[in-house]
Amino acid sequence: MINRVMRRHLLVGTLGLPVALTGRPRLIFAGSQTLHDIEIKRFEFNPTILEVRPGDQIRWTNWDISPHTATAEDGSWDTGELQKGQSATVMVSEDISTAYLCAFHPNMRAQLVVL
Ligand SMILES: [Cu+2]
Repeated sequence: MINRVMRRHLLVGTLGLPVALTGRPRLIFAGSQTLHDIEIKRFEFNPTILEVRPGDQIRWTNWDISPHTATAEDGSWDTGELQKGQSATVMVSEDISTAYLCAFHPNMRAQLVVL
């Protein structure tokens, strides 16, 4: 079960994609994308509830000695296994699954709120 989840690809996005070039070469950035940080510490996601907007990115960093993941409850996205000090980033889509957990410690649960 865990292995199946772990093999999924990360959904990794890029901040500041140029959406238009006009006149003199000049980058125009789409909207106001935000990079949100969630720390995994003492077997908890912090913050536990995070408000995000489509196009934002969320970066999970594990500070525990134990490996963790951030994995959608329905399996639709997954950071993969994060060792201590490792991070992974997921791009927020309008229909992103909002409830997630750690695949190794299913009592570790948290929630995204898409605005
Ligand atoms: Cu865990």
